[in-house]
Formats: sequence, C-alpha cells, structure tokens
Amino acid sequence: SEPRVAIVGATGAVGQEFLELLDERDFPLKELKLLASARSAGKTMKFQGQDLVVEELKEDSFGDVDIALFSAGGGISKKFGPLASDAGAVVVDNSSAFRMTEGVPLVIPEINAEAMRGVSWRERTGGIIANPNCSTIIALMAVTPLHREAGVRRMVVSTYQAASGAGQAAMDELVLQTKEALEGKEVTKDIFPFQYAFNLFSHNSPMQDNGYNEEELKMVKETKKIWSYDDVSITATCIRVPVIRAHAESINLEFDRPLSEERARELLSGSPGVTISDDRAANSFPTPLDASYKDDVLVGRIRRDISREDQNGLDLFVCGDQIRKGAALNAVQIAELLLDQ
Ligand code: A2P
Ligand code: 11C
Repeated sequence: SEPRVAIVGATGAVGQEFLELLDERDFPLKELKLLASARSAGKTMKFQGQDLVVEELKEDSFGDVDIALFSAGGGISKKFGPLASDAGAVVVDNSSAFRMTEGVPLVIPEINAEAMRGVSWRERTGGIIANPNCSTIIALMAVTPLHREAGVRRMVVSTYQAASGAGQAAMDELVLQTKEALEGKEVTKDIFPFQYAFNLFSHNSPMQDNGYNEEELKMVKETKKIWSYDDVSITATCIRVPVIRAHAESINLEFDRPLSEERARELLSGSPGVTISDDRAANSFPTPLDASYKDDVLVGRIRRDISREDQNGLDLFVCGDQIRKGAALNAVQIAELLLDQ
C-alpha cells in the first residue's frame, strides 16, 4: 500500500519544492494533504493537474497521515512534530528542532541511510527523522567520500549563502531591493535590517557568546553526528550573498593520510549526487546559477593545498541548490528510503 503524506508549510519555498519533487519523482501516494497557517487556509495549489486545497495546521491534523514532511520553521516543528509522531506518522523534519536530539536520526541518504534503519511508516508507531542544515548537506556531499578515504582531521569552511535559506519572503525582498536600488530608490528592509542587494553580510542566525553564529555551529555539530565521528576539528564562517537559491562554499581540508588531487577526482566522480565541474583551461567552475534547480552538488577548484609541504591538504569549491538537495530533495529522499523499509 501507499502512504498518506502531509506537507507542513506547503506554501513556503521548501513546501512548494516538495510538491514539485513528489510529482517529478513519481512518489507513490495514497493521499496528499497540504498544511500551512490560517492565512493560507482555503488557497489552492496545483499538483499533477489537480487543485489541492490548503488546510490550516491544527493539533488534530495528523490522524490520517503516514509520513509528514515538515518545513514551517523550528517553532512549528517543536510543537507539531511530536503531535504528528504520537498520532502515528513518521515526521521528516527540515528544521533544526530535533537534529541534535539523541535517538533522532540526522540523515543524508547518500551518506548515512543506515541511521534510520528500523523506522517504519507502516506500523504507525511514529518517529522523527531530521534533515540536516542545507550548508551541512552541501558540504558533506563533497567532503564525505574524501573523508572515508583519507580521514578529515580539520575542515575550514566559508559559505556564500543564498536568500532561499531565509525563506520565500527573503527571496522576494532581494528581487524587490535589486529593482529599487537600480531605480535609485531607498530599499525596503522588511526581512533583514540592512541592504541585501549589491551587498553581503554575516549570516542572520543568532550570534553566540563565542563569536560564532548558530549556522556556523550547526555545521560543526551536525557533521560529527552524521559521520558518527568526533575526531574532526571544524570551523566555519557563514555569509549571506545576493544569490537567489543555491549556496556556495569554499572548503579547506586537512587529512590524516595523503590524498592526491587525482584520487579525490576519482572518488568524487564515482559519488552519487555529486558532479565535478572543474575546467581549469576554461577557468570554469561551479556557480550558484549552474547549481540552481539541479539535484547534484557541483564540486570544483579541486587542488592540493600549497600552504602545506605534504599531500594531506586539499581545497574545494562547491555549489548546491539550497531548496533541492539542501532541503526538499534530501527530505524526499529520506521519505523514499522509508518506502523501502
Ligand atoms: P503561510 O504561507 O500560511 O504563512 P518560508 O520558509 O518560505 O517562509 O515558508 C514558511 C512556511 O511555513 C509557509 O508555508 C507558512 O505558511 C508556514 N507557516 C508559518 N507559520 C505557520 C503557522 N503558524 N502554522 C502553520 N504553518 C505556518
Ligand atoms: C540558511 N541554513 O541558509 C539556513 C536556513 O537550520 O535549517 C535553514 C536553517 C536550518 O540560512
């Protein structure tokens, strides 16, 4: 039999992508339920040629749901995730609410599918599976194959993150501000307190006492959980850039064992979900626009770190669609794994 699926936050940037992906990937469905805030109740959204009516998310929304895809923010997940699980649905949660909770699998299907073994929607016993942060997913798609070969000892990441990570309203504001700036008008600042168009700024997540923001610390903690491996030192600087929907990341890696450029290319070219884009002759490497609307993470600038004498360092530049692999696609892949178990 096929599962009854609900999308919580169906009207948002990630929610709309869930609809696209369920259709595109022919996800087997008995029923699809769209949930959002009271503001959206009664609106319709197209799915496979049909108009589906959006319902208001309520405490009793999950009695007839087998798999619930959540992407309506951490507060909604904290409140409604456990309710959905208690009602018998398996929750695939795109927020940070449960990622670091013990017993909650944090899954990138290409990397640690085994972490969710035993979770079953058919038994209606509930459960929560967390989708990692987009910056973590996009980095680890490229880094994990190298880690498995040579052991990452230290990782230094700098991100160039798109507006989509802050939701549909942030994407809309970037477009509006760009028009306003070109017209010489004062820019609208509803989402962020400063100009975004023709600018960049430190990631908007809350700043911590140690000078890191939450986004940076998510990359540190989530990586260790996904790899089930603590022997790695990670530091990150996360920056928001005026790009619509794909994140870019510069990654410096130090390994326990030597790893040549050639071997790294070989490993990455055999890795599912990764495409190498690394043409030195044409000076052509991954760009956010090339990565947009694609499932694969693009990897390029693969080179030996010349600051070291040995062969134990590499630099990479990666781009990945934040809404697809960074969020909705990864969650739908998790749901696909559920179908098989
Ligand atoms: P709505 O469109 O009704 O506000 P984004 O990440 O693009 O900003 O989208 C956020 C998603 O979360 C939207 O679908 C939004 O619905 C949904 N959402 C926000 N607040 C609530 C709420 N209180 N109850 C249910 N859904 C919510
Ligand atoms: C961003 N990664 O690009 C963030 C958005 O923990 O899921 C999502 C935050 C999270 O801004």
